[in-house]
Amino acid sequence: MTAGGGGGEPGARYDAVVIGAGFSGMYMLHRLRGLGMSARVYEAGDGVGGTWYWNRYPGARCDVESVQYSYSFDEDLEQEWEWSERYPSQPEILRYAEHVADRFDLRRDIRFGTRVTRAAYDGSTRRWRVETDRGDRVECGFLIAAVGCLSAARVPGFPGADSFRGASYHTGRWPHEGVDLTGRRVAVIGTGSSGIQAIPVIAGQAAHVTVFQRTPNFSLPAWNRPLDPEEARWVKANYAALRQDMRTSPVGLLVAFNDRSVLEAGEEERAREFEARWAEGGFAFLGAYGDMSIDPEANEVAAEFVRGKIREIVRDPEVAERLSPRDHPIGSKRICVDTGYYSTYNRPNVTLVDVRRDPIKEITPTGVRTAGGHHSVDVIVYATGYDAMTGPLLAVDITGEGGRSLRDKWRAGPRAYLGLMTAGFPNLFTITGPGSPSVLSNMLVSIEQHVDWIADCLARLRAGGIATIDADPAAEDAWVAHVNEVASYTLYPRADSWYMGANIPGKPRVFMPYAGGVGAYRQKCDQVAADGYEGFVLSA
Ligand code: NA7
Repeated sequence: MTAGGGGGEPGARYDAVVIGAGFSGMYMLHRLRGLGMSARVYEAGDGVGGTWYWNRYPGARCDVESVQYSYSFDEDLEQEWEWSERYPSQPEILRYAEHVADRFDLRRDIRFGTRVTRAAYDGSTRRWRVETDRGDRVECGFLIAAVGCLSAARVPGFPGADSFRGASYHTGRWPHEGVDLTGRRVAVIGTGSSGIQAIPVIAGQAAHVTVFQRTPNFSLPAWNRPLDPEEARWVKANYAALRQDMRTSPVGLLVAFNDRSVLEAGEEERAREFEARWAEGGFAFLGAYGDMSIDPEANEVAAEFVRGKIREIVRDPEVAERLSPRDHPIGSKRICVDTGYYSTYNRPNVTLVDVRRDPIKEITPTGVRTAGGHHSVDVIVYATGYDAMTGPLLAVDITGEGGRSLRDKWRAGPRAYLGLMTAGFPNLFTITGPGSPSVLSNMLVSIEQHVDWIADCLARLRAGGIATIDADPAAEDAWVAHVNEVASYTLYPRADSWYMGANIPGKPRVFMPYAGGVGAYRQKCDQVAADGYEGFVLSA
């Protein structure tokens, strides 16, 4: 059967089914094959790449440097691939994903254009039954969710949205053929990472851009540039050591984290350090001082430095103030990394509307009506984010032992042991699931760690004649408590962020990722495995 072709495959049996062919699903498939296991991957998109398949909005770019945002599992792949820029653009990352799919001949086991709708664990056979929207009805021993953390796009239900006569697009569902915005009047709703990347590029094309901002975000300059061939050569020559540093680091990045206190540093030293980090670009700034992420007073010093930069860049002081975040600590929401974001507001064709003071009332056939007036536009861009982390998994109707649904189990927030398994759902693994570092880290590092852990686990289960593995409820409770406790030492819970589920009305307010650091987390996972899967229940 050709991947992605024809109707469903009824009655097929696999050792494992993987949901999703982004970076996690692709590598999982590669590892499963290496174990000699039969596997089927289902992917809703018509190609590989996950996040990078869908997010084709203008300016879409990764906020992790290209040489760090890549697989490390194959030395030849690592050495042969050439990145062209410091921060990779979406088209280049997608080309990389496609290259990996070709190089490892992955497509033949992937069914594209196929969404998993249902997965039910059958306690009598100890296998999963999986159904798709294309009529597949298959059975598998292990079900591996590689669904991504930011793949359930969300458009707020503004009254009148359907009446809009122009075109509207969500950044995460951007048309593949692109959109010509030349000479158009464009509304952009949302100023998270996607909006902040898209707005400068759209402003360069459109007749006018009206930005509807609810919460200003902190954004750091990317200083993107072509990758220096000499630097690329050096990285390749030293990859083994660099990768090892990333795996044992706090967030899977080659960022120097100082543990000094900003409050103990003198004015001059602070200014020097912050300026140097600002000049370096990207996440480097967040590593300036150790207390920035845990002490509100220390954090405020860093936040004020960035607000000072905004005032320096944006000519209109009133606009600069509207762009200055004051309601959350810097770093407590996903920090943005931009190219020319703040200076875009110096352009005559860009207007900033603060929807906290002037709320959106409705979408009309010709534009956006706020309390203060009507903004006529031809195109609406929704940069309004995602039902993060739990959304993609809960979109599948998953039932475990005794027919219990995952939606029901996670009603008050996700519960998982190590973010890898959730009790009562044997043989279901979640790659970068809630309770693991995932979105607080370089995703490629966390993905490889999870995939390797799961693959090793499957090999050991097989060698030991073990049919099922499940999280022990007590170990799960303890891990969830630990995840919350670690978060409580940080400033993360102080922000209304998607880390907290706060962007989705009615979603439980729970800090979902694990803030203990990827190095410590890896050690914990390795220890658990070395101790015979402590905290898991294994059955022959
Ligand atoms: P984000 O970071 O969730 O940003 C969504 C933006 O949309 C944010 O500014 C929201 O304001 C805004 N938003 C959401 N709903 C509304 C309504 N109803 N009215 C006005 N504004 C709204 O998503 P992104 O796609 O930018 O980034 C996702 C991640 O991808 C990013 O963090 C990186 O990891 C990569 P709010 O802040 O909620 O007030």
